Amino acid sequence: MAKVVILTGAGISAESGIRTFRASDGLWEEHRIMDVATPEGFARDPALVHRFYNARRAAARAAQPNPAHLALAELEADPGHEVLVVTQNVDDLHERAGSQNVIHMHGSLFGALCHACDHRWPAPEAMQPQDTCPGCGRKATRPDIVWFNEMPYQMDRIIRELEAADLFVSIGTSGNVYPAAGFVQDAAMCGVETLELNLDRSAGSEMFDTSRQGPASVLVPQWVRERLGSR
Ligand code: BV8
Repeated sequence: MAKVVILTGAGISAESGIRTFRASDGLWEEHRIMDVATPEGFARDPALVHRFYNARRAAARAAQPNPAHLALAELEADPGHEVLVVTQNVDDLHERAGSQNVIHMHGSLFGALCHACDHRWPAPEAMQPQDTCPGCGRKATRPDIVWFNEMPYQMDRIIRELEAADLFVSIGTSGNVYPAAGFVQDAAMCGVETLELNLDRSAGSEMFDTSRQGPASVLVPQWVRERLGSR
């Protein structure tokens, strides 16, 4: 049983029509990242931030998983592999493709959080500042997203699984955002084989044992066929 930990970023959802962080040159839907993906930005203008995530939630709902998402779900279903997908993405395309073992380290568009009492519930289609928390009733709702300078989710489990893996694969990420960008070093230090599948070379390409460039919808199914053929 081969244990594979797979990190995915915005690039795996690009061919599903979801814009990447980089392609917008740090501007998402005409907003500066630091205005919409930081706690300070939310405190300054919660209505703007809710509008930003409401638009991305609608775009994610309208998108469909692509062959890359589907191939990862196929690999997870193989009895010869134990697969964990650690995604930086906040869409639900991995789950909709059939992946079950998924960690959303940067949160999810489909989760809502109360910043007063920490209650969590499924996010409605559209959130707004006057919404009240179903738990405490206060007007303190926010998308359950990990913003810059907030601690990503399930880091202890991610590092534990990474260091015990046979193979670490990074798909569709620019390697600009930490701690995700440092996973390849953590893996390499524990003797874990590392592979990068990305449209172009990333900030971390040099650190991978193998780095292949191309679109995820081509590279990922090809790599999964190799894995399944090699069993
Ligand atoms: C933390 C929210 C600590 C959800 C996001 C200085 C140095 C080092 C680190 C830092 C620093 N200053 C600050 C930091 C920390 C900071 C950080 O890393 N900053 C960077 C910018 C320098 N990190 C944090 O703040 C993290 N938290 O460190 O907490 C802490 C400690 C104690 C207590 C409390 C806190 C939190 C990081 C999470 C931030 N939230 N998103 C959302 O709205 O989406 S991150 C945001 O950037 C995105 O969500 C996404 O996750 C990430 C972008 O990364 P990618 O997914 O890689 O996307 P990108 O567009 O960059 O790249 C796409 C790639 O795909 C490209 O390479 C492209 O070539 C490729 N591609 C495109 N098309 C295709 C393709 N590949 C294949 N096929 C295709 N078709």
